[in-house]
Amino acid sequence: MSYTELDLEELYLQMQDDLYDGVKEEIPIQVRAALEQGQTPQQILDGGLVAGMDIVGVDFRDGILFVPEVLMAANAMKAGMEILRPLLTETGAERVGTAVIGTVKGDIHDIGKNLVGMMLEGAGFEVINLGINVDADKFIAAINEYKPDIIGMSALLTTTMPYMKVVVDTLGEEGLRDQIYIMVGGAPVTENFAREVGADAYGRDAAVSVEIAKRYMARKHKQARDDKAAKAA
Ligand code: B1M
Repeated sequence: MSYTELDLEELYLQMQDDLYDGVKEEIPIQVRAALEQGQTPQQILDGGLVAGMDIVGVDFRDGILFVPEVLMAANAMKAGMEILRPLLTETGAERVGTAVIGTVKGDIHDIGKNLVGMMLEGAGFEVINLGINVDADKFIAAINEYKPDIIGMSALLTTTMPYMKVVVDTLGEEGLRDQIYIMVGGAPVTENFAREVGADAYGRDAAVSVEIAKRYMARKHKQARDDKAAKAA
């Protein structure tokens, strides 16, 4: 099918339909077609991929779709994200900081977390993506190895989000809490929950998370400059 004949609205509807049906082969072609029509990666995510996945989520909740179908939809979404990846991660900017990200123990949802990772890279962060099902020890080992400025935890299940507190508490016990800015996110996570588990910030979505991370780094760099100036005086 030639997607050039479709207007944007039709193209996005087709993308959502094919994502719903898990037609992995078509999604990259549609994403390219949308790029050719001048759409930005963010517009394609919002109008096509994330919008399609939202519909999948509703029907999954209502027992209309089951795990195998949702997995196919997830794979189709990933195929589309692979086209957007170079655009989201390309950066001419100087390295602004380092972030370690992962989906917490017991949880295998990684699409949102990977999106946050790509967009952080695009904003000039070095991103170490620990993947899924990440326990506190793995976060600690990565902190010791990479000395990140930020750790970002993702959880999509109400049963796994409490594990974020385990990680925050373990960081405290290891004496690492104060050196690290902790950001949490994922569909069931809220601002209140972030506060309750002792995180520093809640990332509602990938774009907001990047803004939060950039603001934190600006404060951190300023503090370092002020400390240096105070020492020199
Ligand atoms: Co699952 N699943 N799933 N699932 N799944 C949900 C989360 C669910 C809400 C569906 C539903 O019932 N409506 C439900 C959770 C209910 C609950 O806990 N209250 C659910 C369930 C129940 C399950 C299983 C238990 C099903 C089963 O086996 N019976 C099982 C659990 C497996 C496990 O983890 N142990 C399961 C499995 C799966 C699949 C494997 C089939 C697949 C995941 C594939 C993959 O990720 N590779 C899957 C999917 C795809 C979904 C839905 C449909 C879509 C999630 C997604 O990718 N969204 C989801 C329904 C939904 O959320 N609407 C659902 C798109 C993505 C871009 O959004 O991840 O929210 P999101 O990320 C956003 C923000 O949240 C934020 O930024 C992102 C981009 O803007 N964000 C962060 C995310 N992480 C962040 C981290 C940050 C900052 C921001 O800091 C670093």
